[in-house]
Amino acid sequence: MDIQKLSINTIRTLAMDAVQKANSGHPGAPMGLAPLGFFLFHEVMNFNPKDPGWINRDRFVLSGGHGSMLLYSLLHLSGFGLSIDDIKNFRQWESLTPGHPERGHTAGVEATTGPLGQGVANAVGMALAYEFMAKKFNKPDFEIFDHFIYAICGDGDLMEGISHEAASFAGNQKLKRLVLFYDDNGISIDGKTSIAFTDETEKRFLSYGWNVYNIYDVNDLERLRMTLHETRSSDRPCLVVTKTNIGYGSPNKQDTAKAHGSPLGEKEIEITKQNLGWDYTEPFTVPDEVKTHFAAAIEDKLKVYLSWNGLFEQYKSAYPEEAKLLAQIMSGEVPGEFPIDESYFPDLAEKLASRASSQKVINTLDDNYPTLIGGSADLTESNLTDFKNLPSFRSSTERAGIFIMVSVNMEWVP
Ligand SMILES: Cc1ncc(C[n+]2csc(CCOP(=O)(O)OP(=O)(O)O)c2C)c(N)n1
Ligand SMILES: [Mg+2]
Repeated sequence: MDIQKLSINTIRTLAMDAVQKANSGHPGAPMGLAPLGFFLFHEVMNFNPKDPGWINRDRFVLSGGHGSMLLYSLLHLSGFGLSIDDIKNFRQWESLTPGHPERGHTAGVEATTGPLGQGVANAVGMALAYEFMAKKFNKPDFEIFDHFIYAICGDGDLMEGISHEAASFAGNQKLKRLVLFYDDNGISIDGKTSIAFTDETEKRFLSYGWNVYNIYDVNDLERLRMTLHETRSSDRPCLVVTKTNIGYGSPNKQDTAKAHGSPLGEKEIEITKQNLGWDYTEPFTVPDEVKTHFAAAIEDKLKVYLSWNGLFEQYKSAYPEEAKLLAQIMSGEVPGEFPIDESYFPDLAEKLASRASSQKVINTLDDNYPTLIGGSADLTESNLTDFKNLPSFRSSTERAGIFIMVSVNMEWVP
């Protein structure tokens, strides 16, 4: 078996084995999506597992958090510090591998997901943050921020309203660094999606102003490669509708809702492994060739990381002010004192609407909180949350703006 297939099957078998041992969980999505996960983590994404907070890493969001074993298998294979024992402890109390991924709990998890649709919105937020930070800190010859946001969503994510609101925003704002893969497996918990979900997803996303691509078989790595290459020159967010088979390889459960959210069962796992051409009888086996294959990829990623560090050292000398500000922002420190004092409200007897006093306060914040981003839900004139004399964040014109407007023709209302 070629090394790519063996690596992909390792992801599948880890997912099957972990769900079986925990006696709960969702094997089907990880088994279907294994080629895509492998492609992204092994071949595409830049990161350093020893420095998971590196500011220029590519981001990955698994919006359907129930498929967490996909992510945990990939984090294990990529050296993020999840051991095989952590994988064996899947879904156990206080383990690093909870049923749904939790940011801040497991290194390499970028977003806490589980409530469907939400991860899509998280990814849109990350794509917005990319534009903002790139505009604020990149300089000629210094692409300090130069990364992509990859996300995977499933049928359930697209049934939820939040994913569509976020997608509409991303299209309007032309958040071109976002590549969202839709796990189009035609199955959710109740059975075939034709029962309840018959949207024309491609048309829906086209109407939001996205570019849409198709992968007719997720196992076709060459097609994945070519499609990803195409997304690179996109001037807008990209949806890649990717056909997969839930529970791929399972003779009796593939393409059925039975593979969604329960263990396959010992017998079914045995015949699935046979069907996949898996030669190992011990559960949780990671073949040595696969370890070596991932280690080599991580070596290459490390070169990119080190070269970025070299660039950033030069940036520090060329742009010391910006570098200082960036370090401050990333540390989470507040750059200055909270600037409000009584001088802002000299006449306490004055009758001032609370939104008007709020406006005064908000308009002192941008100096000291340079990454504060806010907005109003198409109510700028009413709730007075915009920033006087500062541009709003707009697609393609003003990426460093800090106020997000729903309609862009508003005048400042004193
Ligand atoms: C907002 C929300 N509603 C319902 C659920 C419960 N739920 C978890 S997975 C799922 C079905 C997901 O179907 P799909 O995204 O197609 O995943 P697949 O079966 O293909 O793995 C549902 C309804 C949830 N997690 N979040
Ligand atoms: Mg599905």
